Amino acid sequence: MITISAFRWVPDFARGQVRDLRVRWALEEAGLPYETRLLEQGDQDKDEYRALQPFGQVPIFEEDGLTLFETGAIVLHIGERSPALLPQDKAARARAAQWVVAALNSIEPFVMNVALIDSFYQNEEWAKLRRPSAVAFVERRLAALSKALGDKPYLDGDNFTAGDLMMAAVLRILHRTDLVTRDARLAAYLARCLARPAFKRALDAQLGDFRDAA
Ligand SMILES: N[C@@H](CCC(=O)N[C@@H](CS)C(=O)NCC(=O)O)C(=O)O
Repeated sequence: MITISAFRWVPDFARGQVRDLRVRWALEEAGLPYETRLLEQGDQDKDEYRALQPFGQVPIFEEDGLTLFETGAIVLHIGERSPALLPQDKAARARAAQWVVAALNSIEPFVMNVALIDSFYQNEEWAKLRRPSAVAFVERRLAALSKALGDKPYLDGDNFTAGDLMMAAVLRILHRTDLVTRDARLAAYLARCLARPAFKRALDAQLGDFRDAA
């Protein structure tokens, strides 16, 4: 059985955003059952967990003696078992992986610059000075993403892939801003990805775990 790690408790604003959601979503798309290993506060710093996730983060993925960390690696690993995430065609598969990496490497760090300011430092003087340039950078990246998407339903064309899963997971980090929704194309793209039943099941499962633990 596949096990993924998740936090037993996070503050309300983080519920529905914790990164085990991406992995749950991939598992739901692939139709693979899983269990959760819920971490108490502090468990992530214990030697036993750090041996599995050097940075003390969630999620990790465990199955049959294999342990993986980093959501990109985990989603690609799950994708190998599901054409719903990684197409059979070799070139299309490589392009799907390319979009996973683009989401994590070319979009997420800049999205996080804004999200961290808004979540933790809003009232700090340095954050007020920094935010406009962080927003301007995200705007440029999102404009480029929107152009690359064009009129296609998904990043690589007609079919949803792991690249869309990761990109949508990253874009929804900005849900408290209008940075994504003010672009009609990106707004429709994100809504299309999040309308997938597998996403809804994953989100319900994450929120359900928080509810059960309360
Ligand atoms: N690059 C990592 C990031 C994982 C990550 O940031 N996880 C957060 C929860 S959303 C976490 O565990 N934060 C606690 C910490 O960093 O100490 C991945 O994609 O797996």
